[in-house]
Amino acid sequence: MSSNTFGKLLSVTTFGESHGPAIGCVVDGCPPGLVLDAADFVADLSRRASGRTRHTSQRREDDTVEILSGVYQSLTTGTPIALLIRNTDARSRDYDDLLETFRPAHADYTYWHKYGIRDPRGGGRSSARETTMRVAAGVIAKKWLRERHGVRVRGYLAQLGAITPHVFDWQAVEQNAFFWPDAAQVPELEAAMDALRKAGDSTGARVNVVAEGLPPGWGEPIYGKLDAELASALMSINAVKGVEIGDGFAAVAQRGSTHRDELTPQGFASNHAGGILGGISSGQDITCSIALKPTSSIRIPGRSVNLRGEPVEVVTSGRHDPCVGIRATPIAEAMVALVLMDHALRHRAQCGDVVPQAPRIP
Ligand code: EPS
Repeated sequence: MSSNTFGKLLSVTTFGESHGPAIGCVVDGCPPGLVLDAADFVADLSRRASGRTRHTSQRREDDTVEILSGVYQSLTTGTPIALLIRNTDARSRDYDDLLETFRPAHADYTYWHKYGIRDPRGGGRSSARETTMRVAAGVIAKKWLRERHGVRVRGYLAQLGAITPHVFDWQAVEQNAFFWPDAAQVPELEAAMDALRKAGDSTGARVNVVAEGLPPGWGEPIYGKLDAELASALMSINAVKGVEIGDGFAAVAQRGSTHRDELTPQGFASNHAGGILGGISSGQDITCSIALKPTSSIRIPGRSVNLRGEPVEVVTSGRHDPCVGIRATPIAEAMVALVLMDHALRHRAQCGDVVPQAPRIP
C-alpha cells in the first residue's frame, strides 16, 4: 500500500494494523543531538490512549514505545528513528460479523473495492490505532521545535456535538479527559457522553490547534504552502472531514477591511489569517481547526450490503469511541508539529543564510 509516508526533510512512515502484532513508524531526517528516551513518549501517548476513561473505547493498550534505531546514549544520531509499539489487547472476534459486510460510513467498503482484500480485524490499517504512531513521531517534532526554536504546539477540544465552551482557559485543558477549556462544563460533557453511549450512537467534534513562537518565513510557495501542507496532514487524520486555517470558512462572509491583519510597529492588529500569509508563516500564532465526523461504528442498526450485494442490517459491537474527537487533540498537535518541523528544516536548507533587512514586528 503506498502513501504511508509524509514530509520532505523530516519524513514519517507508519506501518502496522490494529490487530497485527505491532504498529510502528520510521522518522527520518531528525537532526542529531536531540535528547530522546522512551520516557519522552509516555505523556502524549497516554493523552491519546483509549481505555483510560469511560468516554472512550475500552480497549486498553500499554502503548509502550521501543526505540529500535536512531538513538545512541539518549541522543538522536541523525539516522532513521524506528519506533515500535506492540498490540496487546486486540479482540478480533468482535469483527467476525463484519467479515461479509461493510459498516456504513466506514472505510470497509472503499478498501474492499480498492484492494480486493482487507484485514477486517479492527479495521486493519484504516483503524485509528495508526494514529498512535503519529503521536509518537510528533513527540520528536514537538521536542525539537520547543528546544531549537521555542515553538509550542498545543490543542483543545473546541466543540463536542452542539456543545461549545463558555470560557477559555488553557490551564483547564489538561485537567479533564476531554481537553476542554472550560472546567465548569465538564459535568455537562460527561452527561452528554453517558447519554450518547446509552443510546449506542456517536457524535462529531471540533479540535483546535495553536502553534506559538514561530519566526516569520516557514513555508514554501507555491506548491508547498504551509497552510496547504497543514491542511493535508490534518485531513489525513481518521474521521476528519474539514480543516480551517485562521478564520477558515468564516472568511466567506467577511470584508477585506475586516479580514486583513493590519501591521503596526507593536505587532499585527489581529490574526484572521491564522499566522500564514502567502503560504509562509508571518510570526503570529498558527491557528488550525478540524471537524471530526461521528464515529461510524455504532450500535444502532443500519442498512448495508453483503459481499454478494444483498441487503443486510449492520450493528457494530465491540469497543468503540462514541466521539473520536475526544482523543484527537494530541493527534492533531502531532500532525501540526511534524509539518512545522519539516518546514523549519526546509527553510534552513534554502534560506538559512538570508538576513532580512526589514525589522521583525513583535
Ligand atoms: C478503532 C476501533 C477500536 C478502537 C481503536 C480505534 O478498535 P478495537 O475494535 O480493536 O478495540 O479501540 O482505537 C485504538 C485501539 C487506539 O489505540 O486508538 C477504529 O476503528 O478506528
